Amino acid sequence: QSGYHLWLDYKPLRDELSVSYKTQLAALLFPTTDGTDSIAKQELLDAFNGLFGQVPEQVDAIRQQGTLVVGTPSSLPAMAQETVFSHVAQMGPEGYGIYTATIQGKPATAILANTSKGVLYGAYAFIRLLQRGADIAKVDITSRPKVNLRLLNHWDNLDRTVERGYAGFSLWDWHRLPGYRDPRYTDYARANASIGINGTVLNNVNANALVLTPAYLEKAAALADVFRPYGIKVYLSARFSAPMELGGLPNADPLDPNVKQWWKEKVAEIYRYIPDFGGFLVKANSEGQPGPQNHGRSHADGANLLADALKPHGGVVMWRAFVYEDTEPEDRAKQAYNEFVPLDGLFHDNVIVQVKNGPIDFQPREPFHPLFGAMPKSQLMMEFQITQEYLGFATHLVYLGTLFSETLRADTYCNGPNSSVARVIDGSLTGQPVTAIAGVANTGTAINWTGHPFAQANWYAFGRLAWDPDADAGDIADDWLRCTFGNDGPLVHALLPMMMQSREAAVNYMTPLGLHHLMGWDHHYGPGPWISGKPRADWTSVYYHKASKDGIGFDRTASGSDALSQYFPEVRALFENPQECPEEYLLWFHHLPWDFQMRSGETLWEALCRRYYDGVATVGRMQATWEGQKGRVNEAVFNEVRDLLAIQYQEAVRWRDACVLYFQQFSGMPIPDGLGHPEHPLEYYEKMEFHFVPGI
Ligand code: BDP
Repeated sequence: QSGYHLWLDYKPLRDELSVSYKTQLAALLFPTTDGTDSIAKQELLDAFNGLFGQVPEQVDAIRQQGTLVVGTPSSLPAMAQETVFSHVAQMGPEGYGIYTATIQGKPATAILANTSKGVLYGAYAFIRLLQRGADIAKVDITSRPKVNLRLLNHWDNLDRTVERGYAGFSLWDWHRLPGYRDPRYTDYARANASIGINGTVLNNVNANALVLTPAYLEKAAALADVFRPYGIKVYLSARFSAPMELGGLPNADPLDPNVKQWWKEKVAEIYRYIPDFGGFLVKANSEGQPGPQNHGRSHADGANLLADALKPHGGVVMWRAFVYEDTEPEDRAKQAYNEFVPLDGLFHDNVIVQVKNGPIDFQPREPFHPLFGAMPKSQLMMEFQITQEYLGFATHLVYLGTLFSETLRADTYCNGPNSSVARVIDGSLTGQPVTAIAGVANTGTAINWTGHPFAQANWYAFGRLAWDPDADAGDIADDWLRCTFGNDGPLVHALLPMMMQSREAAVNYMTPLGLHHLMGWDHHYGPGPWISGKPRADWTSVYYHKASKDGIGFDRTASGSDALSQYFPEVRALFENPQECPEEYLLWFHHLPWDFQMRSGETLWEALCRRYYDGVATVGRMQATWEGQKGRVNEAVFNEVRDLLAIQYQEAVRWRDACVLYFQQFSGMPIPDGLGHPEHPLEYYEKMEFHFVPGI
């Protein structure tokens, strides 16, 4: 009832399906070799039992009918010469295959891989087929991840608060670790393994150096022990100044031999606790965090310092490109590119530069980050935000599969057409050997893990897209719905379109037409287009929308900040001309008069108002769609989503009314006929106060 089981809730299938699965899966031939494939076996047994109420007979030879064979060439040596095993050559160390095959002259179903980790992923994929009620009489699937490192980034603090976390406190009970291993750690690992996530950065990028002390390394090691059989490695966010804070050194200069030695010893110590430690994530010289620039050195010097210490142990450094100067920039969107492109080619081969999807900061919509494709001699990875910092927290239903996919599919043109962001990060364009993708986690101690029941879909979609960045966001949502709510066709038919429209709805009621960074000060919840006069101009809203009597929008063309010149010529051409620029990005790249003619024939002002009203109307339709599911989903989840949608509706109205009234001061134009009129004056919205907002 609570949603705790996520998409792994094995509810009974329809009778006809159960009957055929019982025959097709009557026996299981699955010799286990380690903790990982033992987990896979137990998961299959639990799934069969839950989905169709049968525990297969465990056999050591294939029977005439209905045997499922699971393993690797080495766990199944007697069969390894069978034709079906030839597929394993395409699977790599983590891939799997599921086949209907003839083995030893008898019909069988097989889940094959090269490693027990591949077997585990194959088992989860097979269970997914069953949850969807797929016909398993003719299966032929070979799948391997396109990206090697598929990680969650936890912005979890050692006091268990979670920066930008809206689902309770941190899952890591540092105080009772390492002695007490909460069973929830196992459930967390299981959920991640089921969607192919193979790494987790335990602590916040705004890092506390204490995590690198023996007391905390022992705790992290306990978590690593729990996660290991699920194929998940542990990583830590490292504070760049740790040699000063922990080691008592006078500086943290990356070229100082004592600093190098300190990191070398620290890393060796970490590997004594965690022999398969994944490496470090680093936020340096950004938003007040220490970094190499404090010592007159570059990001490359800083990253290489840590990379060299990790290298003998096989670890990597994920060095974040989310940086902006201390001095106020003319356009913050340009900062990361300006700082990192000159360093292309200088990073050592176990450094990967972690780039947010867009150039500002996880806004409801941003164009892809210009760094993708612009550093061909360096390894680059993607950072998405699963937690909904700028998308209504865990209160708004916003399916992010479409947002992730929109960025991954964007064409950078770095190598001519078909140079999508996905192809930059999966290494197929540059041949970079280390490939990675990270998602800032939305999990916490909430009983359903993510706060909003539908926010589970965002964790799920992240994992599935990390495995295959070209996968379809709609197919993923379809899988999630069927696995979460049961394989109920009419329910999926109603809820899939609702999920697919939800992100566009949020864009429309928050920041339509390419607007961005209009949210409430500091906590980032609710509208704040009036925010101005803060310590930095680029922390205000007025800096980004630039609304005045003459128009609205940020001119990033050659007549403005020229951020557009950071993109390849074809991309530039796409956005350069306001008459042709896709409307979703119009005010991201252009400052235009209020009476600018849109392609629809409306003025910009009318189009802006219409989008705000459309966004709210879509949420209204989402509420109606959800009402229609009464009785189809369990009551507790039904009620929770219904109530959250009601809050979302109110919030969408607040966003719309606050923004429309605020911008109207400048446009001086009436809200178009038929749309309605805000209930309160602008001051009402400006004066609304929120106390103790989560996640700060
Ligand atoms: C911003 C968040 C801030 C993070 C920062 C980051 O508001 O809490 O520390 O990004 O990614 O989105 O480092």
